[in-house]
Amino acid sequence: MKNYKLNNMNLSAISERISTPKYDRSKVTTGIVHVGIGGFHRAHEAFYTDELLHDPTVTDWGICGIALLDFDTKIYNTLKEQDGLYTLIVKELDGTLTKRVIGSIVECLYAPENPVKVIEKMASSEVKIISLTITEGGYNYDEATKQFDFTNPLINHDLENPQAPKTIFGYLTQALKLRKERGLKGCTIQSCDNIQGNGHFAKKMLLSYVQVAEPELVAWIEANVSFPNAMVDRITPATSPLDIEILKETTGIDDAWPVVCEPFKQWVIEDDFIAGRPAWETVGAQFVEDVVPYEKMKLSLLNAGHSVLGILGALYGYSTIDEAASNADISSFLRIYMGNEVTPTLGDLEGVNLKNYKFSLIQRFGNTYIKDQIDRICSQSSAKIPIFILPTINTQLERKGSIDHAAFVIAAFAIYSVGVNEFGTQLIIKDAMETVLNEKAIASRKNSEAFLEIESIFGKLKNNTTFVKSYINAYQNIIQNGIEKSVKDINSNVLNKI
Ligand code: CS2
Repeated sequence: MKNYKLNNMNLSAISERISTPKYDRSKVTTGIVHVGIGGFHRAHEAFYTDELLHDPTVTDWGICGIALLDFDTKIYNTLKEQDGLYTLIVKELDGTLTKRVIGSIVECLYAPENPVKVIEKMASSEVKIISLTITEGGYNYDEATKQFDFTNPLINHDLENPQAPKTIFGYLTQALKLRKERGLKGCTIQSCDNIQGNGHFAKKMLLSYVQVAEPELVAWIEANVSFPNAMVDRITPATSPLDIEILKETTGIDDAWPVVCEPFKQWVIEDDFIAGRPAWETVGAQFVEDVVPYEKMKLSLLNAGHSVLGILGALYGYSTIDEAASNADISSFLRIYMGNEVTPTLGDLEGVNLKNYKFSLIQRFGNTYIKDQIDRICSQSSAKIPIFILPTINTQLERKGSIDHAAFVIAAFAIYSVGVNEFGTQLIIKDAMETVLNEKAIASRKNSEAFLEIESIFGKLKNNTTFVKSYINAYQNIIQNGIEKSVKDINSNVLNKI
């Protein structure tokens, strides 16, 4: 079988082997600028948009992908060489692979190389939406102060070098300033990150920055820019060398960075697009008035569930999420956490069948073909825990509900952060706060509460005696009896419910 490098030139030959875009990509203009062209965006928004572009009347909603950070060079170079094309490989529940070339990213820019070009693009009149997957940590929020973190050196850099920013806040501010100066319309800033009220949060963080950088722009943004909230869902593990190899062997397509994902997908969006929007509802997205219940449910069950499986799984020595999910004790732990600790905090979620959702999660986590990496899930936990788990703990403490399983996860995270598990396996800690986590984790060996002193992750939790008591119990139990016995212990006497 002849091999074809994935690019425009080879597209018609490739279309004889797998599904490819049936629309003329050269006629598609960019109505969307997307920052953060990692797997999550390419499995989700870019996929929905590709579906939509198959409607011949839609030509103005192509995506310009922005690689914002220095370490995004690889994805930028790959997409540039492949004319923005990549293969989406859906790993179905029965193990079959559904492959398709996605064409919606019609332009790519590398911000560190040409910041002015990126600012101009974001300010251009054809662009109606600037969407973001910049990760939970990318919003520069400090849990300790509950404010935008002005101590971040990169933020100071942006304040001093407005024409050559490094953070999303510097870019957005300059682009919106240009729109205002040129008398252009505003646009929508659409967060696709896993954060409660992600649109409103993006607005709050951006305005905190603008207030200092360009105070006279604040009112214009308030009047001309909208920030819809959204719940975005599709499990997208990191692409492995084997995924690349299998694609090449089975189809002859040489794609340097395909994206692999689960079959499930969901996108629930608040309909607040000041400059218009694509009709994503025609390709499966749901537009609703209030996204809050969907977000809460997803963050506190799916994302937190991932963290539970990831952190406990790492201590057991597993490397993939499905391995952790199929361990009977970890699975009971997760069901108890979901049923006893998360569910009571969710109240009545209008329009949502919570029971079905929880059952579907158990099935998704257990999908043995996905092989989602525990390393991926545990990475940047310092930014994830305050969003995924802390709200559950705080609400449960307020309502005097159980927090034992949640406290156990935090204790397990303290032990995880030492960087090696009890079986001597080295744990890869990829976290912006790696040094602090490690220092406090080591200090916890003498004083187990030391870990809770990291206020930017845990807020004031260290002052809550109920929580601290439960945390110390769990910590000491794991250290003395090992992870397996202590998980069994904490599950015993609790009804295994979901
Ligand atoms: C994961 C998410 O990063 C994480 O910890 O929970 O990436 C998760 O896979 C997605 O949010 C699924 O929609």
